[in-house]
Amino acid sequence: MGKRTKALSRQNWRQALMGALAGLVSAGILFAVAELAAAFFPPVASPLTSVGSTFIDFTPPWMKNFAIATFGTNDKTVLLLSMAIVAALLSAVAGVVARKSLRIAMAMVVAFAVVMGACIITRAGAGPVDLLPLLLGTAAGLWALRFLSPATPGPEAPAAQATTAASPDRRTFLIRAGAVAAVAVLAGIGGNVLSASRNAAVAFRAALKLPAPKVKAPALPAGVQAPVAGVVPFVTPNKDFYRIDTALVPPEIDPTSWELRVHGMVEQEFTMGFDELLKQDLIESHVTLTCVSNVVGGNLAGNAKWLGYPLREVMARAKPLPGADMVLSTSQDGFSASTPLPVLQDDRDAMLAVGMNGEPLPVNHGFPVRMVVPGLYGYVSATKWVVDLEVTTFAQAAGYWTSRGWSSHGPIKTASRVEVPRALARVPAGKVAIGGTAWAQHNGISKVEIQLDDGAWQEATLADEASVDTWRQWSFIWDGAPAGSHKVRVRAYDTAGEMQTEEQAPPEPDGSTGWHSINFSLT
Ligand SMILES: Nc1nc2c(c(=O)[nH]1)N[C@H]1C(S)=C(S)[C@@H](COP(=O)(O)O)O[C@H]1N2
Ligand SMILES: [Mo]
Repeated sequence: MGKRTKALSRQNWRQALMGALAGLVSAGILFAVAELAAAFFPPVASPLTSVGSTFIDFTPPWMKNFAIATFGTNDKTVLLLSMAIVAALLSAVAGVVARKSLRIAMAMVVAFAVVMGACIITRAGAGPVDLLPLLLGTAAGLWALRFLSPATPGPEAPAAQATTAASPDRRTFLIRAGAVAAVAVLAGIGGNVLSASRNAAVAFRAALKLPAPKVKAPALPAGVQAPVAGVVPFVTPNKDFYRIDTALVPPEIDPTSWELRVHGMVEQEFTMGFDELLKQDLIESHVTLTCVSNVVGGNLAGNAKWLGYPLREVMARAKPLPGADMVLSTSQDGFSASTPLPVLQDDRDAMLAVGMNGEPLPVNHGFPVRMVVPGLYGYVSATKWVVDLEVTTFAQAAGYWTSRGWSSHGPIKTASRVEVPRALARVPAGKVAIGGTAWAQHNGISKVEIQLDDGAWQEATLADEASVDTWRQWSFIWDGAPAGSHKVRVRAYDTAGEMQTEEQAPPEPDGSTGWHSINFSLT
């Protein structure tokens, strides 16, 4: 009796394992075929992209915080990995179920496909044809599941027969599973190669030649870079510029069909194409962007030379109606930001940017056109892949993150950080160079102070200022520093003399605060 139960349960385990494997391989072929086919469609047609993007949209603010704080700009990789784990679990379950009832398992796959289809069709700009890759993939996945499951026990084949699967059956199964898995891997690789080579945005960008600005950026003062090795470059190279957005895969926009619609509470609605935009008098300006999710001492900030068309000109042409107080900018993939209207009408260099550090905007940074607004966090101003500006009111509309718990207005808070020495660094004692960056966009930094080992606050040397819209570096030489462990704290003042607050606050809902400090040791 005991022996029989044991043999039975081992048999059950074997069945479950084969089932799970069949489920995994079937899911593999489903996604591989779908992604391969999706290479011929816009990014939303990829089930992985659209499911991931939908997940991001439903991510509560605390989780967004956690993801960015923990994984930084790797947050997307972590999301994709988590999705892969969930998909693997679900498909293994479906595969096990298929051993008992192929029909129920197939219904499960169809149900997952319907959910994925809902994610695709609800993405901004998606249409019914974008479901085709998913349909093809699902058909392939269902076929594989059937191919890898034992013949359904029907009335003419008693159920008992299915459980007497002997080794020849198992060998057939493994051969079949291996073959399907190999096809999935090939299709997956093919899909990746194809979609990379077919990335339209990359090709459009390579072919683009930007005009020279009408107003060049003022030459940077010679001393903008603090004379301390290891402090970040004053102008952030494009490849090192932080990237934060909800787009798992950036939109692929053909500049020749790009259009910006300006509408809402205006006297003059209009649309503007890319050629027309480039024909305007473009300006060039250094502006430091900052993400509201930046933690004290964090690196979600970057400084670039932007080329673009002033938004005050756009607003002057549209002529906002009395009562309007906000411009809701929307991207091609459905992100939106609420920017206070006056900020887009005053004399700051808020612009529709087309160039970044002498190149067309990188695809990840908004190609072909994005907003850049000095003084405001990115989530309320820096819309990448922008296609729509609606003049409205804060009472009537809200941006993407504002409707998810973040503040509707997002002025950048004064901040400063220590970059050298690095936290926990071991440095030779004697003359110790300390340095870092501070910012108070659109106000400017007037003073930076540091505190060594809880001593008196001392003034640091400020590097030259490029403009009030850029960050400002600082340095301090600590002469005769004794060996041992030390701590350095930093705080900054804006040009109104307002000191950066010591009070610790997390990024949510309107930006982190607190003084940055690091520990290091001298040897
Ligand atoms: N279309 C789109 N634009 C966007 C976002 C986004 O998610 N989608 N994120 C905003 C946020 S939160 C920030 S901080 C900046 C970051 O710009 P960067 O990636 O070029 O550094 O882009 C802004 N523009
Ligand atoms: Mo951000």
